[in-house]
Amino acid sequence: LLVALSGLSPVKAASPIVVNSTILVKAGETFDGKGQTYVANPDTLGDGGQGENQKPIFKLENNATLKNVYIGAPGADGVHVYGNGTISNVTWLDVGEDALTLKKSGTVNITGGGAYKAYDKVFQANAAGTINIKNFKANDIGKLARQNGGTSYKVVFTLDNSDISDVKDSIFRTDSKTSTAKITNTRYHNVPTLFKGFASGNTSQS
Ligand code: ADA
Ligand code: CA
Ligand code: CA
Ligand code: CA
Repeated sequence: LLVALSGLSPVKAASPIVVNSTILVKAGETFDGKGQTYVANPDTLGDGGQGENQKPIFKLENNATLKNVYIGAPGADGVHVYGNGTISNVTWLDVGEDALTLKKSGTVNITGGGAYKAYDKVFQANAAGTINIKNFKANDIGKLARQNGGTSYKVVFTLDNSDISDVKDSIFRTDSKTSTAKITNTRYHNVPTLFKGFASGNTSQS
C-alpha cells in the first residue's frame, strides 16, 4: 500500500553488507551469499587499492565453499583460500588489491561469476596447487592469474569456456619452469598475451 501510494517501484536494490572483520568459512562448510553484495570496511580490512597486506573479506579453510556472492568496492584483499576450495558464482565487481589468493596448497575450482576492474591481478597463487577457472567472465584486468613472482613451485592453471577482455598484461603468468597453463574454448578481446614466463611445452590453447 505504501509503495503504491508513493509511486515508487517495490523493487529496491539491497544495500551492500559492510564487512568489518574477515568472514571465516570453516573447513568443509559452505557460505551462500544468496546474491547479496559484500564490501570491506576500509578502516579495518583495506581500501582496495594496491597496498599489500590488506585483509580478505572471506577466508576459506580447507574444502570450504563460497557461492552466490558479489564482492563490491572496496574489495580489500578479496578471498583467501587455505587448501582446496570451491568458488561458485562469485563476482568481483571491482577487484581490490587482488581478487583471490591461494595461500596454502590445494585445488581451487572457480566456476561461474566474473571479475572486473582489477588494476593488476585477479587470481594470485602463493602456494603450489591447481587453479581451475570455468564459465568465467573478466574485463578490465591486469592479469587473470599470477603465480607469486620469483617462486618455483608448481601451479597448474586451467581456463575453460570463459570470456576475457581488456587485459593489460596476460592471462596466465609465472616465473616457474614447472608450472603449466591450459586454455580451452575461451573468447578474448584485447588480450595482448595469453601466457608469460612458462617453459615451452607447458602451455596449450585450443
Ligand atoms: C605481490 C607481493 C607478494 C604478495 C602478493 C599478494 O606479488 O610481491 O609478496 O603480497 O602480491 O599475495 O598479493
Ligand atoms: Ca599483491
Ligand atoms: Ca579495482
Ligand atoms: Ca593480495
